[in-house]
Amino acid sequence: MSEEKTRNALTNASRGPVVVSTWNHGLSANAKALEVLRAGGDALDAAEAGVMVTELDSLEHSVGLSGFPDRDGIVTLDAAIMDHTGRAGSVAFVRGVTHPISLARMVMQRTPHVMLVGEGAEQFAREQGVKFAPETPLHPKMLAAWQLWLKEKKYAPQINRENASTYSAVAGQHTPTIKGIQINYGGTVGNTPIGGEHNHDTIGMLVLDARGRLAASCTTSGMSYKMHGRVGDSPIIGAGLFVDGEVGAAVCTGVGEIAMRTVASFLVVEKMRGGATAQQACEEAIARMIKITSDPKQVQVGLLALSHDGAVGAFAIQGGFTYALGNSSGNKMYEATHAL
Ligand code: SD4
Repeated sequence: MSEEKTRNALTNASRGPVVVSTWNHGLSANAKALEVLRAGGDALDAAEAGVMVTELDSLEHSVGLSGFPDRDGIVTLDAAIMDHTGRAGSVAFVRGVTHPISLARMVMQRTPHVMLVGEGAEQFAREQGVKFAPETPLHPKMLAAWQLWLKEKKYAPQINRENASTYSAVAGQHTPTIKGIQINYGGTVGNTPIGGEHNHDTIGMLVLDARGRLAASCTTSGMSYKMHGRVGDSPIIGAGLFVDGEVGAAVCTGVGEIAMRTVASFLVVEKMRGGATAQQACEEAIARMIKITSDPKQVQVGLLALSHDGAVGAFAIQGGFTYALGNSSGNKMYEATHAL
């Protein structure tokens, strides 16, 4: 990759605390994570609490119960969490759980397993006293969007819709305020961004606390209008996220199938282990993805990396992948450099 493409927010090392997370919603998630760190929480606490903010945001149609449904009109959620010792927990294809990230942490800390899915995960949640949403009808905006989608039933992930401030069926509902960069996604009624009609987003977060402990979290409602039962990369350890406490951590967003086929987050961490910087590792992993994708211009994947000494990397297939970076000097949005 060229020199030019390595210019991101923070490529120099600056030991923790550092919090970095995907897309515009990362800003408020980071703010919570930084607050937890300031109050004495560790990286894992911060990684959980940070993304819980996004899970709870009813204006967020990509994470949590207000998310876009699958093609059968059902919202199914995936989440994973991992710490610096290599402990990991994840849940996939769960319904009705307000905070899948916390359920993932329970799987990690209270079971001998790493991953629980579907009914089994929901049964475990009930046993643990996890609160379910009383009823889980579709969010009214999502119902409207799904009904519209049913007319054509076309599964076409849309690039960077994660950051569209307005888009057809949910026009005008979510206009995040972003400092530090100017963002124009063209997401107005009837004028959706490139790549198709329906995409989905995810929050992925990497945390390095002041004691040098790393953690990662990732939570999503997955690609909108996915097949019922489809699970993406987000809850798959090594694909959606990975942490090695002595090397670094990585998290992925975008078309999960590509991340799964390249074991993207593990790949990034292993590249760092081999001597690549956080930035170079993301670039090399994206290059690998482009190689195995038949039409890379039609898809988006973004990667974030955080080395154990606090260097951040961010790279994507396409432009428009934004991330929030919080550290002792503030919490700001940046746009990642990209390959195409
Ligand atoms: C998935 N990777 O389910 C997730 C979706 C996503 O930004 O991250 N979109 O494939």
